[in-house]
Amino acid sequence: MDGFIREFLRELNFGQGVALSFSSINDQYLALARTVRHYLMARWLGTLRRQFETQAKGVAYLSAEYLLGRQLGNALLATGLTDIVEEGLAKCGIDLATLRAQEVEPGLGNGGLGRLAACFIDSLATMSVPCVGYGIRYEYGIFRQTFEDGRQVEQPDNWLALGSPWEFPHPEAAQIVNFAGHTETYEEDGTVRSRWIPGWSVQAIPYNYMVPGYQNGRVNTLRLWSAVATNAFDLRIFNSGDYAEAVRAQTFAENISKVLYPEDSTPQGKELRLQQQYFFVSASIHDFIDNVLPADFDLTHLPDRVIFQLNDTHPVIGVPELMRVLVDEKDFDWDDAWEITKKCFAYTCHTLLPEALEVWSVDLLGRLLPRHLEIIYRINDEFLDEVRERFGDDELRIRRMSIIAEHPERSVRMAYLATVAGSKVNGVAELHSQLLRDKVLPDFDEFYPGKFINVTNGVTPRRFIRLANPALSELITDALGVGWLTDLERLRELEPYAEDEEFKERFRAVKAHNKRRLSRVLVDRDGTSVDDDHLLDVMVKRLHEYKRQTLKLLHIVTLYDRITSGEVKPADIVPRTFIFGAKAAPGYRMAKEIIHLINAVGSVVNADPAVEGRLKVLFPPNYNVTLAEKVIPAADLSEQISLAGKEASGTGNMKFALNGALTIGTDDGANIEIRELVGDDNFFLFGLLEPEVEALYAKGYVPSSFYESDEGLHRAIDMIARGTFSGGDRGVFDGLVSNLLYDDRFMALADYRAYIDAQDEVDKAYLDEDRWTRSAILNVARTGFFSSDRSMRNYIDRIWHTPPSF
Ligand code: NTF
Repeated sequence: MDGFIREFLRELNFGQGVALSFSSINDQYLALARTVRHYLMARWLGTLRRQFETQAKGVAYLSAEYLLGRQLGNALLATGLTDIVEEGLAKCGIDLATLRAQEVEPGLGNGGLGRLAACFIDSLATMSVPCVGYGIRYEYGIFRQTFEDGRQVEQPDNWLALGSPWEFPHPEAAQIVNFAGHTETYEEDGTVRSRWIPGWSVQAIPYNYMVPGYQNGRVNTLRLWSAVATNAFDLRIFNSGDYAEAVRAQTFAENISKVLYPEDSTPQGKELRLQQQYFFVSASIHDFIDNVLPADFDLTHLPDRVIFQLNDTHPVIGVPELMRVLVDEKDFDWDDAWEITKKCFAYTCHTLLPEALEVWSVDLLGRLLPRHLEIIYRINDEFLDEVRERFGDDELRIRRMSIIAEHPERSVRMAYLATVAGSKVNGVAELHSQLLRDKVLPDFDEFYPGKFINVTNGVTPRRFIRLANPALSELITDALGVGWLTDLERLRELEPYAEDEEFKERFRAVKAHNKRRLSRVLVDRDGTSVDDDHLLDVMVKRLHEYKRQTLKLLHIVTLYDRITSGEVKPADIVPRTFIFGAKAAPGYRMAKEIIHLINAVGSVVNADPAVEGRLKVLFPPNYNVTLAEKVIPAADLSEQISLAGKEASGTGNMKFALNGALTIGTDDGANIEIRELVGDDNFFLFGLLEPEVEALYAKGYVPSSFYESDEGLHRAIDMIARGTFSGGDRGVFDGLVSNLLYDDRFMALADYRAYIDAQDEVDKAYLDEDRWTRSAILNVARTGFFSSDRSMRNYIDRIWHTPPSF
């Protein structure tokens, strides 16, 4: 410990340039972070050296998003230093928790997809599998959400402002990334070849981040790219006095990595976004070839050294990029290059919503990346030739399968390109993978037998159990001993404890402790609190109509109505606190109206003495990984209520179950697998099944008929429409109400009655404390399957073939 204190004070004095007595909390945090990273450094350098020596095959995970969460706690956990550091700091009069709270989390992702990437790289490091995560170092991550009069307002997320102790810039390893210009043909040795004469270029500067394995001596690398101009400014223009014009190019270049696109599931086909995608993918592929492979490496063997995993369609432009590198830069024959390329990529699809499947207009793609467009055309021509060979001139089929869509405008379907190029294509939960094969890409499934597989998502137990829930972790370790954190199926051994009175008592004490901890956090950040004796009912996830926050609201309004109308006495309802956490894409109108309505309902309910002590609605703004780590361990009930067939997997659902919340959920995504594992008795299932949803759409869905025929629903919607939550103003939620009554694309009204009935069952179950605790323990015991270590093992065995390398 003395060693630690010396190092820490050294960092404070020599790194921050302050004395302990004059240091700010931020100084102390930065010094601590640098001290801790020193402890990881030998492992990192060792990992890099061994990687170079063994030349083992590794994963290059290509992802536009990494939603990392805070780094300090995780680094301490990985090194096993937490206790020493806590004591050492205490001797200096410093509280470790205060320093941990000083860290601004890097929010370089929107939601599930980015958080999944962060869990995966954690697991690979912990499993000693070689991996480089590649992505973008956004200067501004996901916006910071505030509310004004209940409406969402977005603030820039200036996460770098107070210093960024976890990153290592390497300007000397910059890559040049080209854009625009034109292509030309030329003849060489009697063959006609094509080359790209780019119009402009930027530099990609890599920033390295440590990805520590859990107490295993390994540290992998996350490499995020930042854009800067190739020439800082034009000296000639500068000297002539036009300063703004002189730095224009710089500003333009730096825009590429300026800000994360805050759209989740509904990407907009904006030029800057395509620039971002090509920027990081091109830099990454070149980086791998130039810096990870030895200088004399024969690229024919590239598939023996790397698999580029495409995290959704965002990095798919990497496919024509690798072809261009091989054919144009490295003089490979087209067919040989294609054989290599096909083995080097695999593609994960994360959605089923048609609007989320990226397409780029040929016009835009051709302007920004003219050579890539040519390459895509040729890939498509040869692919369609193969299709014709198999199926004859089935023009409808050809049109359906073409990578190039003709309507509504000529465009490139990135998911098709990924499917044609990928050695494997996977969905992220059983149902999702099945629907992907049956509904989204059936022609491709027929054409490529065995290409489509499922790998159900997972979450890292290091962050989402050990760090987020120390009290539960201690209880588990007391029962099972150590080792479960890297072998999560061992949670099964907890099953007998579901009948053990002492264990149950301790388990309840853990929940109660976590609720009080959450309450303190909420008091501090928002001045709100959670009541100890309430059922804590939580819905945290992006705001999207398909996830149906509105259905949750209809439940709350119904309970409120039951009490205020006198139908039930307040004392007869189970007291509940509802917590929402959700960001809406800034341009998504309906999502923002739903946020407004949640806040409006919250204001009225929380101020009404008639329901005081019985119902409470909290909506802490700016839900992020940091808040998730406090909310999830405290929850009793996990809301996973998407319309069946729409949520690809969900990962929040897994985190809640692993932390001992019971799920109320539809037959959707990974909910299905959770229910199969925990058993019907320990899960509240409701709602239409996916085939029933399809049948209802097909026969013509009329939401208002449900409103007409269900009194509870009628009353709830009328309360909203009449202005109960908008000071009597009927206009405020007009759009939302009409949308529900006349469109309701995600069938909230059709599932309302089943949902309310299931919630009434929840109340009954909660009143039986013993039964509830038993179910909660069984949820923990039976969901070890959802460790991202297991997901990674699946990818490794079935897609990547990258064994651990020590
Ligand atoms: C999300 N997809 C899905 O909506 C979630 O169900 C899933 O758990 C995560 O991916 C991780 O697989 C997206 O964010 C996107 F962008 F693909 F729509």
